Amino acid sequence: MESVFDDILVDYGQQGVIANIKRYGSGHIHQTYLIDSNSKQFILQNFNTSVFPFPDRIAKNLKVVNKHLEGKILDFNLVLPMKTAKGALFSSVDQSAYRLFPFIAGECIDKVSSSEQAYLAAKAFGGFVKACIGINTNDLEEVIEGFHNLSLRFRQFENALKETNIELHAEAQELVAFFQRQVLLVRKYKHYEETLPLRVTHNDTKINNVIYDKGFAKINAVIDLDTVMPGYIFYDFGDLVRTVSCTEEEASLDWDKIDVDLDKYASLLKGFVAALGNDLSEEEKNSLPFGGEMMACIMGLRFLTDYLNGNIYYPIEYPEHNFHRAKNQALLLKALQNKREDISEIMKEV
Ligand code: GN1
Ligand code: MG
Repeated sequence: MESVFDDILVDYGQQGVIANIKRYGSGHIHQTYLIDSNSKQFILQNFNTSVFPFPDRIAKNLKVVNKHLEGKILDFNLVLPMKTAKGALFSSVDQSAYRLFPFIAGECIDKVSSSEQAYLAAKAFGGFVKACIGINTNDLEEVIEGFHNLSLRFRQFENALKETNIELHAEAQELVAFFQRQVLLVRKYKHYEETLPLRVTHNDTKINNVIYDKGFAKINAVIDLDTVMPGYIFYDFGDLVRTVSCTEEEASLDWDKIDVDLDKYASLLKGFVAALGNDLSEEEKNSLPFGGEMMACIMGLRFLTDYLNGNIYYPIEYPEHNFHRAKNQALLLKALQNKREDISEIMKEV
């Protein structure tokens, strides 16, 4: 691999001895590495072209966003991919597409340990949506079609169920039945589709897509901008709820410990509203709690669908991995539904 990495750095005009390369972060889709090259550090990604078949759309969206943000001051950096020395978006080596990012120092975590951290993350992601107000969403492309369309994800799940070759064990059947009972969420989703405005959303606002400053006093950067495209406000709040207010990480198998931390939930809401409050309509504000449930549901559905399809989308480390991921999301969804009353109290207070 070393020579591959050398070739890529040459393409980026950054040739030099690579001191050290290691796998970096916990993203599922692209393979990410930290490169220590002489005195400089970079993030290098092996870009997943089967998940993102239209990389030009990503580039176009980021160009529109970048242009809009010119001259605006944000509280954090937005980390964009670098261009090669010839101005290309990728370096193609061995039939793979690689791209390089500047390395941003700080802390990238999979689980917050304080309400203050929750607040900061929500304020940053909310700040991103806020900064993009004024962009005409028609100028942006849909990077992955129907990415957060709950109706579509349900249909894909039902199809996978019909076509699967997997013999479902009792627990898997139970999980399938659990998700089938969530059709009410689809009805609500359709209602919001008809009533809410599209905004420019990040669409992957999980906690490891911000980089905190060392010491966690502020956010240095919002990263992973591949899925920036038109979306509803509750997507971005919802993925924060999913990954921040949950007492366990997405990868946890500690089923009994999966619950909602209401203090962190309240901090998320405060942070999001601090960034965006005056810009949201009443209906958008009311949709935020739905976002937590909807994002836990859609992610559970996507993991379970992939399990039924034979694990073709998410990399797995053992056969039941996607089943376990789906189970984790189902338990979170249950916990959110059990705490609806507490959450609506928090909504009133905030
Ligand atoms: C994927 O690659 P990563 O980890 O940033 C997925 C997100 C999911 C996430 C679940 C393009 O994101 O939608 O929320 O896994 N991205 C894509 O952890 O499918
Ligand atoms: Mg991502």
